[in-house]
Amino acid sequence: MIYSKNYECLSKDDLEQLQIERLQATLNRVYEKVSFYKNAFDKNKVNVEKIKALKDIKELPFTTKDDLRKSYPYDMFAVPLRDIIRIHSSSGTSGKPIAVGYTRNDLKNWTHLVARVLTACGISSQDFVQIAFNYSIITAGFGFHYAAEEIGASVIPSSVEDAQKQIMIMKDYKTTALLSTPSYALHIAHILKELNIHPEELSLKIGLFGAEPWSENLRNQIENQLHINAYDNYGISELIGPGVSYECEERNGLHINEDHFIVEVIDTKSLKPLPLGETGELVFTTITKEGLPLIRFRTGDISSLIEEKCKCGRTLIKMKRVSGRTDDMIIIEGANIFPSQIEEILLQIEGIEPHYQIILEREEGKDIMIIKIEVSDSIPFFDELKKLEDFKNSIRDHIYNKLGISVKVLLVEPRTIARSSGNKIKRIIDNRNI
Ligand code: DLL
Repeated sequence: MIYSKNYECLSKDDLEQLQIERLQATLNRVYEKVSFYKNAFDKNKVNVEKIKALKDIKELPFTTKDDLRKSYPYDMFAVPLRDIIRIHSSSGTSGKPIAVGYTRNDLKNWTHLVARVLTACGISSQDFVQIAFNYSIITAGFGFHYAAEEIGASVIPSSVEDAQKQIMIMKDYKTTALLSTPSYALHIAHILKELNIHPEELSLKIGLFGAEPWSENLRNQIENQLHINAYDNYGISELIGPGVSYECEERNGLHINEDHFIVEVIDTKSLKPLPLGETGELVFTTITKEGLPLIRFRTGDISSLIEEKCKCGRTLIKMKRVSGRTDDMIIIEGANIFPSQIEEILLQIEGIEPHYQIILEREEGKDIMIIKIEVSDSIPFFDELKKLEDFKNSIRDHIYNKLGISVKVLLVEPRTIARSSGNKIKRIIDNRNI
């Protein structure tokens, strides 16, 4: 099912025409209303009248999270505060949070865009949708809530109640779709097992997960443990919240809502746009936002664009799943590593649980990566020290063979690594004091 065929299936020419019209309107508005953009455009000698084609977008300056922090809370809003009817904030994982203001129209668009996300993974008015995202100042809970109501689903705002309660609700209310972070879904799956509840006793069919990087292997694990189809969706509070891009039934890349966001992928060093298909940092320009329009916003997220005709019928371009954030990238022994690459490897190894942490230490000027992993108590040699030692070495070698880096492996007892509480999980502990 497609929520809005008129926009999700536009021809390339029509889409471009729409994008350029909306871009020009946005540029005129921000130049007039936001002093940050007036100064930035003047400084970079940008004449907004001369931005006539999409390719001209590269003439425009970038907006960074730092720019937003400096304008905290309201200086980059493009409308008077009386027109702002909701304020959310980014989650602040990478520093001081940013205030995001929505006009009535912004909220309408947001609901519409998230409705596309829900519809693309098969959620409809027939579903009982359990939203296990925090209902708070961050965008996830409310973003999904209004969209799920919009499509007529029965919405269960379970927020971040503990996993046992989530399961009780799921069972009693016959939830068919679970929305959460992937790490929380995994935690719920483990508790389900501990409670000896078979997934077939639930009515769950669909999982829609996002807000943090996750690997294909983690998707497989969650699907197997909960007996569902799991879908990825991506978003950022500064841009809107959830609703930026989403998987369809093909589950091969996330369609970007290009009628609302113009996407580019740039090289993080030269800051030049990269050709289609190359991996770099995602940059988005909002073209319908009224409260907080952003021009060439550097997300810090690493991905690439896929140009292929999708079997689902949508013509919106797709991006690969986000492998990580530039600020989560670990440079070790000259290699650039994201936690999701480690996860992909770990989850292929039998006998370890999908609970891990990456600890960075500095010893004699050298960076050391320690991977702390929970062993499963079901492995047959759980109590045999020598075999555990061999197991540890085999994990280390496996990582070396795949990523070319030497790591230390620390095996820990089951259930000793902190579980997701519904919010974003912290995978990296950096003790290097740098
Ligand atoms: O996480 C919005 C959201 C909520 C998206 C629920 C999807 C589902 P922030 O708190 O501002 O907004 O965090 C945005 O989270 O820059 C990425 O680094 C990361 N992120 C979000 N979705 C994904 C995903 C919400 N599907 C930051 N895969 C982004 C990987 C993701 N990373």
